[in-house]
Amino acid sequence: MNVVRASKFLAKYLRHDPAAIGLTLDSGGWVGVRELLAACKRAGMPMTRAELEQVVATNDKQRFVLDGDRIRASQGHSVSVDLGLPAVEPPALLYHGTVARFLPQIRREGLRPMRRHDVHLSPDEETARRVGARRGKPVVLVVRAGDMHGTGHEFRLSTNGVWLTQSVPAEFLGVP
Ligand code: HQG
Repeated sequence: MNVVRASKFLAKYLRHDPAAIGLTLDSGGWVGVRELLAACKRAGMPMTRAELEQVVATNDKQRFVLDGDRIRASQGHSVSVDLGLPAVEPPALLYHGTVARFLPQIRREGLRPMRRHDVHLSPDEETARRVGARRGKPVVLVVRAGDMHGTGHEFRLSTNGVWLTQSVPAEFLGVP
């Protein structure tokens, strides 16, 4: 089993398209491990429980959480789920990695979740740079999260350290 391939496979179906392999997530995004393993087998990505545990444990970004007999993605969903994360006060500044071609639109309308549930923000510039680099030469935007929080915007921290918020109005962005 190739762990990276398995992780990409799990991310696709636990975040975006569970129905495509016959899975239904509960409202919190969880699915039974037995059900998941059966679906993986049907979909041509067979793995044992031990292999699944290895994919979860060794994942570079801790993308998945195993909780007894159930599993879910920590964040990044496009399907509707309520992760049950409490709203918490963010640090004064957070960071968002993107690329230059999105900047004109981002300047006009701020950051939007696009195909995901939330805008994803990083706690440090280096992480944001890596997120942006997935799409090309990275550009790191500074988000005045503390000020946003002060005006009533809610922030949540996923279990794998990603800050989530509904949207970031342009006035709270430092765009280079
Ligand atoms: C951009 C990965 C135009 C935004 C990463 C981004 C992250 C706009 C893209 C996680 C815009 C959305 C999320 C606007 C935002 N106009 N473009 N108004 N607002 N954008 O993939 O933050 O490996 O949904 O800048 O590490 O890139 O999957 O979000 O470029 O944590 O676990 O629209 O995905 O994690 O792209 O990445 P995404 P993201 P995983």
